[in-house]
Amino acid sequence: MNKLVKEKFADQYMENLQRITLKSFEDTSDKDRYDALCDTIMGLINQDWRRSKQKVRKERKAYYLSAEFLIGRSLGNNLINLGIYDEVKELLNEMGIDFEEIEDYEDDAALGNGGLGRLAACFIDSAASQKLSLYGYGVRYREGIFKQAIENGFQVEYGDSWIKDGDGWSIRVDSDAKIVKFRDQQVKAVPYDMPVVGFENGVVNTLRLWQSEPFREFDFAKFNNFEYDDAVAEKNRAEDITRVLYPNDMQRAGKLLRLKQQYFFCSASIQDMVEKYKRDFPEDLKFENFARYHVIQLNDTHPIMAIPELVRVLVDENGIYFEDALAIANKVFAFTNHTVLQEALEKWSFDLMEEVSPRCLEIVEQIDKKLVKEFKDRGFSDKAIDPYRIVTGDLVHMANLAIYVGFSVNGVAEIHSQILKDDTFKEWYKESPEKFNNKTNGITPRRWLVYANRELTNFITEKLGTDAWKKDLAMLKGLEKFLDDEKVLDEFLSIKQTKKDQLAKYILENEGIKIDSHSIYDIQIKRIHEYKRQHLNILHIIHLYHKLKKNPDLDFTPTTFIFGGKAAPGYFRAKGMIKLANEVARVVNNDKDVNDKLKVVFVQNYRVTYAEKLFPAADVSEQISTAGKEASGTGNMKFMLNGALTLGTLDGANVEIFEEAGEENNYRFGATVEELAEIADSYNAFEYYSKDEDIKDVVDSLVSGEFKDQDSYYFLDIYNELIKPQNGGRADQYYLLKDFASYKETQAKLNKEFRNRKEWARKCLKNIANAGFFSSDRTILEYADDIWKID
Ligand code: GL9
Repeated sequence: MNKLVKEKFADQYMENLQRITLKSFEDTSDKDRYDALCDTIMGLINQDWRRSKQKVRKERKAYYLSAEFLIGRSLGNNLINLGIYDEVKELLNEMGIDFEEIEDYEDDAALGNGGLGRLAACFIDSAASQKLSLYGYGVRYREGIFKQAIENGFQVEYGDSWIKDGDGWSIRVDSDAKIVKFRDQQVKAVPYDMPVVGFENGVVNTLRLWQSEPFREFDFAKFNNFEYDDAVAEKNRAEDITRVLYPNDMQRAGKLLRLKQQYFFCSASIQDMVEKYKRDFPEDLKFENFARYHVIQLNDTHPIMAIPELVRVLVDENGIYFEDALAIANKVFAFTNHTVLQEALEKWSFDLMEEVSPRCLEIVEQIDKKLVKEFKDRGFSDKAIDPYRIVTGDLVHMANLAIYVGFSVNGVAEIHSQILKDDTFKEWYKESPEKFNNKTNGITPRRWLVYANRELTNFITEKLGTDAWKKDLAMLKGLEKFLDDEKVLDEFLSIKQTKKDQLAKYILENEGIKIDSHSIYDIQIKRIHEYKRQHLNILHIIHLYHKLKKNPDLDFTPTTFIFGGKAAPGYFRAKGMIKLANEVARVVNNDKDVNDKLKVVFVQNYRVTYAEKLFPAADVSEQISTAGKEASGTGNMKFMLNGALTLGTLDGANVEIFEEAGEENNYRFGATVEELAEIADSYNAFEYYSKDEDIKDVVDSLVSGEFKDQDSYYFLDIYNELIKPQNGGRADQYYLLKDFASYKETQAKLNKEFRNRKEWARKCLKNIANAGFFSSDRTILEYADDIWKID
């Protein structure tokens, strides 16, 4: 930004501020100042946005259909990508405005549950930054993921009406509204477009989020007839559809409203594509070239209703034969799987499908019939066809629909894609091996390093002598030449210390807990789930606590264990894990005997904005899922990129992190997928409990009264799961006790090695230098080259 542009920006900003508020500058509030800033930036984006749209009108495009986009805040990120962050910050400072305070007026757009939704947000950033025309389609939930408070150690949920004070980053496009028809209801789908600004390249892509609205706001006849509630009933029923994001990660909601949400945004998006296609290619009445210009990536099973919907629109509204419509769908759809947990693979009952769209159900049955015929013709018995069936009993298997119709199926890390082939979809792999591929996840370095960690960003730019690495993260490799440079290692340590100090301040302000910023920051932040094993971490903290109690002079590097994450409101055991973490924190933090050595913090309402402060400050990244269960993980990559060492199992993308940065520069522990498969039938958790004193000690502490769950039975439930066979199955489903000893030893090793500051810094730098592979720029280019065939 040169001086002239900066002056123009300043003028525009003042003009907007006054136009919006009709106040003199001195009288404007911080919120006014935030709104005007938003407005000014949108004005700046506008031209590039229009130009970008126009440019790709007649090009092949990829469409990313996702029920979730976990964006977070946009202000800082847009400024970074526009390349004017520092200048604007300085400009506001000169006006006497504190930029950080202004930033706090923006609510997170938290339209996602976790990794899957955040991945979608990273992907659209990377696509725009790589000049790929990728169009995002999703849902504009009026309530995002609930806000979490911790009260008395328990999770309490509050609403998240993130747009109650307006939404400066969207443009409502009434002229592109669609009608979505359910069996007994019709609604208007109104698009809100968000600009997706590419990194310093003039490209602006679009994320289009659909909002459900009634055709008329209000039934006047009913009102006149004194039926006041009924007068607005239809409006409410329409608005209900996009009112709230389902807060379940990996748990099928199985609810009518959820399927309606899915069909709602799929239908609107498909109609949008078809309508624009007819506008831009009016000569192609038979849609023979539709597949040449469209490829649709289905983000998990949630958007799979787009398949029957495309067929429906082509057949019923455009006179295409079913066979031809299906042939088009075959070339258009690609499917990404994000988990091997069975409870997440969606299967919808006939009842619900019928209630949402009887015609789509009919089409799904027609597709299933064709599948059966094809397999029979090739000599398959009924029984052999079973695992492929889209329709079994009265259930529709969404994944089977996507694999059968689509041309590509991918997992999100090497090990995960292998498990899909060997296990989850093994029958399909036998039939159609050519459809299977891997796309290891990535994260955008702009938000997760350039924005979140300005200090480390400047350090890297200075060491590499260029900032080109922001677009080409593989260049970080150049940092390897400083691995033995003590001065550089010291510099890194001092940046880490700055970020740790900043986090300590933030935690004091937000949680009221004082932490020692010279202690090890050992952080586990992610959704709360048994397979992610936060309780393994907690049990180990209890172990340390007991050890320190017994021997206060124990040789131990002071450690602060930090947790963050939400539990699905209906997930009893996950909520118990939160209570346990908070209860252990209460006991430990109030015990003077161990206080200068051990602290435990559960941060409230973990979200993108909190994450931006946690990742840069971490020393240890806890990635301790049961091997085989975490498809990829993406937090693991954010830690690595910010110079934290991974303490993890051989699971998801941890495997590739160890490969890239070296296992010797991280802390691997625990059983492998193969080892667990081998003992699956004979595993006896109780034996581990009775033979290992340390295990017995911590497990017993769950029910000894040392930690109090206030009669919620949360702790007894966790205790039971660990050592008592559960309804027919075995105890300790997720092998905590199997991995406990290994975890404990590895923790002890890192606790000691942390003290060799130079050696530790060297490992951190080694990790940063090899984090390039985990840029979502790399991932999105692989999608573009291998699956989408766009350039
Ligand atoms: C997830 C996997 O569990 C993660 O391991 C993976 O990194 C992400 C993105 O591919 O997808 N699948 C899934 O359903 N969720 C994931 O995070 N759940 C949530 O988003 C809460």
